Amino acid sequence: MAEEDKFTYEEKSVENEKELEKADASYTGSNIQVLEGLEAVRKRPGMYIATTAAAGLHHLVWEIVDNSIDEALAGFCKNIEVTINKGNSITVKDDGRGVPVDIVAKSGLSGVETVFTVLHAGGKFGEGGGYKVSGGLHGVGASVVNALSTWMDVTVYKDGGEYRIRFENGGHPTGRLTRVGNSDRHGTTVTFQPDETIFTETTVYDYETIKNHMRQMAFLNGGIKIVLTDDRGETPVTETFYYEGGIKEYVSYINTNKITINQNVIFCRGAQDVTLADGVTTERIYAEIALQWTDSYSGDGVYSFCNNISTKEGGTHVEGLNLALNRIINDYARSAKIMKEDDPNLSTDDCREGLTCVVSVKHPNPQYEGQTKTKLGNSEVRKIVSSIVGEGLRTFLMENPNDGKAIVEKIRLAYKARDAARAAREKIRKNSLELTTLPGKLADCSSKDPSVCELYIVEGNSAGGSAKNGRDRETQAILPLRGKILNVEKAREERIWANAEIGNMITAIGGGIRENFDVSKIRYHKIVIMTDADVDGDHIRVLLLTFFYRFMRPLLDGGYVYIAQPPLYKIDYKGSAYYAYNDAQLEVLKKQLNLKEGYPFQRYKGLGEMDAQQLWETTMDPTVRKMIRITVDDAAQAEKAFTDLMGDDVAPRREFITENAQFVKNLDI
Ligand code: TSJ
Repeated sequence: MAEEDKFTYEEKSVENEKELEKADASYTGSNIQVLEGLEAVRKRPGMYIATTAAAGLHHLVWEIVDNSIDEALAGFCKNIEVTINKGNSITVKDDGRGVPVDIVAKSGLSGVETVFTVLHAGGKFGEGGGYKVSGGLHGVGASVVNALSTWMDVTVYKDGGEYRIRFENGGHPTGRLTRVGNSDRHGTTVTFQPDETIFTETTVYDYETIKNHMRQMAFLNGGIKIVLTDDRGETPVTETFYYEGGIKEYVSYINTNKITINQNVIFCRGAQDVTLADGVTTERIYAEIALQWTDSYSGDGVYSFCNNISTKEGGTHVEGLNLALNRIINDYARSAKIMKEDDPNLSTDDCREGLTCVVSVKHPNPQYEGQTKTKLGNSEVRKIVSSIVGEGLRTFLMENPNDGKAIVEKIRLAYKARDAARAAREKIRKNSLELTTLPGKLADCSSKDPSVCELYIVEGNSAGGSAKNGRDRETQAILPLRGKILNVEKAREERIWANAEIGNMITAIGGGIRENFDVSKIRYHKIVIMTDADVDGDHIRVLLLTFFYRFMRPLLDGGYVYIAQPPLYKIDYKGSAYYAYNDAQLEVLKKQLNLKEGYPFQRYKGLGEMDAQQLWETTMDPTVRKMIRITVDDAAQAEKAFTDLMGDDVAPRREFITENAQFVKNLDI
């Protein structure tokens, strides 16, 4: 080993006693400032992590992992391990260069101490700090995580040494960063315990949430291996996420179980330097786009990201994609003589029908706009994405004429269907199925205050009748459905418009549909799906959820959709009725009532077997009923879940219908 490698961290950083004293004095000084900063975070955590509910708790993990992802994007790290430990502390470990241990001139602290105690210290150490992409919506920094933790242990392996520091009570160091031994590995390991006095709602991590996020990070940053372990159970659970092909594989994954038009995913990437406002500094913007058309009729398969954060409201990167799609598809269709010169142009919406696309840009200085600040605003991105997609798509179409023809045919079909739908919509309007007259089948409630109003969508006319008689007329409206509703995933738009049940739901709910859906106009704040507890009922429920997902997504996002839970069993005993909602409850009930073996009980085959009074008592009375609230967290995940269930492949759908509980789990309830 070379002589200088043996220097300890202290010896290397500080050369003599005097400087050591000076460093100590400056340490004490900065220490006070630093602790004041962290105290401010603890006083107003909402200013830094938006929420201290479950989402904020998980944010801490994303925050720490982002640092390892940045290290990987800079080209110095390949493996990231995330572990949920017993007691819900989290460990994140990477094999990067290790957070710098040298003294940072400005703070007089080591790099490690700076990163974990100085607010907004970020990851840049002087020149060549590497490309840092985290920063958008999260990016509050490791110091904020430290401030919100009861303890945090940091280990850095670097320059032949192992360095440690521990913080307690919201970021108070228990000592200085210390070289505790030699090591030939390199990397950073951080373990933290979220503070339950801050995260008062819950400090329990949700495995599925972390899993989905890690999968998404692995897709968005191809080539990084993320190993997730849950150590809380009796036996540890481990899953590995590693996608060599990045977003290309992401698109394939989303399209699992769909019928694809182009067999191979189209992949385009590029980078462009832009000069910043100071007129001197240039930064590089990266863009990657992966596309594959399917035979689906929906037009919302575009998932966009900036700096690994989902831009749910789209923005300039998506506008760039739209521009290129429109331009290239129309040019190609004409030059390949699929379309005549003077045929009307295919629209962007036509081009996007059935398209699954992931757009991912990395930008050093992203500007977010929109209601939820999830719309990318940087105008230079529009042209960059448009020229990268333009070039990539044109090349693909030239080199793969069969795929090219199939894609254009699909888009022309979309065009024709849209034309037919336009005509059908117009007819509906003329037939005065205007959105103002409520459907005749609706038994509306008398209150007009949406916040207390509930709409029960009920399977079958007979159950609908019981529900109408049993309900609380003031707040509960009933809309009976006749038979199965249309599968909007599979139906052409003109058929959707011609469907009475769908028209009734749109009119009754009153918020409009799709991009014109306005949640502030809905007439009920609880939309309750009430179907039989059998295979048909399960199917109708999925069809309804698919409809909401496609036409009224904000209803799901806002948590306005519920599933009613009617009982499965009734026992009549000494003149009273007792209900059980599952098999376990039935057994408990039999024991409680001390029933003999073979005592008769009723198994409800459908809602229709209950009279009005029973339906009210068991399923609709707000004081006793149990309902499941449905929300969709991760659009891409839900999209896949829905297609698995509703798409063209019959097998998964059949599986679903028999394993309905699984579905409910997929929806993130
Ligand atoms: F944020 C954090 F501190 F909590 C944290 C940082 C947590 C974890 C798990 C890993 C990391 C991290 C930081 N991994 N790798 C790095 N790399 C750097 O901080 C680093 C190393 C060397 C240089 C250099 O210019 O030599 C620059 C940087 C940013």
